[in-house]
Amino acid sequence: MTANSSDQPVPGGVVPGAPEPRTAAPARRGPTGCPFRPGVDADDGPDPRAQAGDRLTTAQGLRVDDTDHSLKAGPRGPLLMEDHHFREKITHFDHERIPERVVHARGAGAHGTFRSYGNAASVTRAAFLAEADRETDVFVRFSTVLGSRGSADTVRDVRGFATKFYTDEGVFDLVGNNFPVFFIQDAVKFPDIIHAGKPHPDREIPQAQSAHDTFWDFISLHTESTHMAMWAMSDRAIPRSYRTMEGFGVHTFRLQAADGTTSLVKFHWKPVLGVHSLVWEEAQIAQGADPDFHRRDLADAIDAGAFPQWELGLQVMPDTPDETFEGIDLLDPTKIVPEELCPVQRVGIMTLHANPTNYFAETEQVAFHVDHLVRGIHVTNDPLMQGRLFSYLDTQLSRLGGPNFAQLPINRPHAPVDDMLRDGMHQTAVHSGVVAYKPNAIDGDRPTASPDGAFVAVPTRVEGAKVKENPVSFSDHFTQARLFWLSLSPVEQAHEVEAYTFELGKCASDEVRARMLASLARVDDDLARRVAVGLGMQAPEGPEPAEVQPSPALSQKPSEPGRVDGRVVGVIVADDGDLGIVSALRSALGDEGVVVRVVAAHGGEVVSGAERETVERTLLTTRSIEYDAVVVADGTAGTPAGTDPRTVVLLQEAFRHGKAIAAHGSGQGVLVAAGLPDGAPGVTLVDDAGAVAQSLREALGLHRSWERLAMLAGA
Ligand code: HDD
Repeated sequence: MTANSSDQPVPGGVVPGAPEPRTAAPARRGPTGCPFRPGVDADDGPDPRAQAGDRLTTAQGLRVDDTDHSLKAGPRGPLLMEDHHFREKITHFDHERIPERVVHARGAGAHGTFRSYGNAASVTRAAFLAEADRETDVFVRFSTVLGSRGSADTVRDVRGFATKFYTDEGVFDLVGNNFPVFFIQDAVKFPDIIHAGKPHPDREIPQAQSAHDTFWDFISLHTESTHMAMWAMSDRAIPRSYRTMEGFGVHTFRLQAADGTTSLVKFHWKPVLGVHSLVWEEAQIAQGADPDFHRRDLADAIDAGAFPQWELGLQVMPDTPDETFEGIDLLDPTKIVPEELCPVQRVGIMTLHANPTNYFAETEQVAFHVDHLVRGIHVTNDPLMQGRLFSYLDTQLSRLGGPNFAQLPINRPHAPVDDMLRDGMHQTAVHSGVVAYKPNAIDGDRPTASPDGAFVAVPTRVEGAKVKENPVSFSDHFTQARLFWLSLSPVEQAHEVEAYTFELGKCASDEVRARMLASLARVDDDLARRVAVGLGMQAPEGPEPAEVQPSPALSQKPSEPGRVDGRVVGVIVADDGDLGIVSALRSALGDEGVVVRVVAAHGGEVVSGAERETVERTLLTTRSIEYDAVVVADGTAGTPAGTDPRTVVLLQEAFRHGKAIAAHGSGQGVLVAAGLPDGAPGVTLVDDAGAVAQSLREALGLHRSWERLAMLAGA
């Protein structure tokens, strides 16, 4: 707009061509007539100021004439201080970032619903678990631990699995991980393990990696970490997808039923799609080719209607004075209770059905806390859990800039809030009345306390001298590490050996590596020997190994084909080749949620006679990591797609990663050119599209060709 625009005010204060009346967003009022009240109006939908209208305004609601040019003293002159819009826009931008989480900075979230089966009433009075078919809104945030917000998704790391249940009785947060144990037994060591795992402070490298000296220095000096390190070096630390991860509350909780009886309980999330992982090379390729691999997978699946689901399970153990079960100290967060000793009972199912509308407002600003508990769910004296009770609120205060973060839309309870917390930074509530204290006579002593509310402690007995020490039972650091190792299939063991060899191979300190080998020798001789061979070091002698019973539930190798929702089949096609295979696969596998993606040498469309298919990926824009299975269509051999070196790389990677590969008709020639061994497991050569579909269905259900992975690993 120019200075002499006819829209400009003229002397006399009249605006020629008055703007059309505004359609104001309806003012949102709480029951008392106050503007928006957190908790009360939680379901009112998005904040009306959040870019709902079509006219650009300032934060004060003034319409903006021009946001592309700042106000200057002439077209070649300096900027003028009076340009409010410029100053407001830049100032706000300058302050757009908030501190990232000190751990779990990189995450991806989704909204959903939890439906309870009702069978948990015998152990907890928490209504969202106890009542059959009760539906509760949830928000889940998955995360890596060590990396910064912009780091890659598929690094070797623990994954956070934090769930906020917006129950009618207030918020319950289950702030868990995808491993059932933790590195340390006492929260006072948390800064130490994190400082050791984060990038070295001098050069700030490596990013989002545990493969460096300080991490392994810490682990080798803290043998209590041995069990968790075994998990971190296993395939569990490189999940195929957030949708195929288990989740664990880790600590033992105390649950109380309506009749007052208590039990000691561990929480589990069981993915309906099964538990599956990437292989290491694949994870590394994804870090470069698609650093958003897990975030994209989650969002795409939800967009496509393939809603991820997990069943919530409980291991319920008697609440005995010694708080142990079958000799396992339930207060020790480095120990599991094998499912074979105490089965996981499914008590409800969670479905994630909506992606966040705004990453910052939801996924970034969500604030979880181990101490957000509803009645019927209580903490125990696990020293790691006790320390966490302090940390989460404390960190939110600086991360979210003050004590009122519970008023942010994503954090608002879906239960009425009648607290006496007042004022503070970023207060958005307009509290009415003059009474904010208890007891009070002026307001009839309202709001009243609820004797049966949350945080009514179970009267467990507490006594003892003030000491800085652990129970003696916490000192067995190797038996369960060995249990984990012996429970893995040979392929998974080979991956474990490879991971240790890789990580320790990245350590410069011989001392650290030697100490780690000594630690591994206390887990298992064979493990230590194989890692030592890879490192070119001497394997130390281990002590007599402990007698342990393996837990088959710890292995991820499926015993039978599982569900295939969201699995992706890449079909390499060429102009004038057979395109019918694409529709044949879509009709055979599409109903089960398998995505069939067309890959060709060029973009646009591939054409063969009257048939045409839209190309979804070209050899330039794709990489093997995008596919769970690869099919080479008949008629591709000898074409640009069939002879492109990137096709060779794609097929060789798919082969090394144990993925199903099928050649249709003359597509076989492309496999031969890629040097794939004749008759290798999981490679199908057929002339009939139906047979391709059938072989893929089974292979996808088993996730990988375990036989081929075994062959490649020499396991
Ligand atoms: Fe923690 C975040 C899980 C031990 C201190 N933690 C955080 C998140 C998850 C966990 C999933 C991310 C939540 C989100 O997505 O916003 N943490 C765990 C588990 C632990 C654990 C399963 C052990 C069983 N954590 C732990 C200890 C301490 C902390 C012992 C400190 C004494 N954790 C934090 C924190 C974080 C956090 C610093 C960083 C960001 C946040 O809380 O909100 O307070």
